[in-house]
Amino acid sequence: MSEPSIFTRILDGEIPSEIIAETENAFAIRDIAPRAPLHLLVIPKTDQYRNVVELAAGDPELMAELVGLANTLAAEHGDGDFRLVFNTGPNAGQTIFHVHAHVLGGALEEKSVG
Ligand code: DGP
Repeated sequence: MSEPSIFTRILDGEIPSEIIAETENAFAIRDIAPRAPLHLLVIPKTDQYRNVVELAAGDPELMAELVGLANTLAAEHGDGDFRLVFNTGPNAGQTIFHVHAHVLGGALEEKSVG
């Protein structure tokens, strides 16, 4: 058995972090180091998917649930517009290998990617 991820430990209440929303299979917290006026993390409760590629292949409905929760929260906490980022792999900045979506909103400095 591998160690529980930081996000599992937050969900279990072992690491303090306010859970700002919860659905049947997912939950959301504020990023500890926000890089946008609105910076939330939307996370599946299961830790069985390491990244978005595994999640999309293994459980597309759960992937859709994450997108829906991101959309709801962007409207509740911001103006409804948002950027959804899944860092995938260490060279892309992924540090926690329990898939999670960064929900970025507000006055973003870069208007587009690429
Ligand atoms: P990533 O680099 O894509 O794996 O994103 C991990 C994010 O998780 C990073 O932006 C910082 C955030 N983070 C790490 N530890 C904690 C924590 O204990 N609490 C909260 N709220 N966020 C955390």
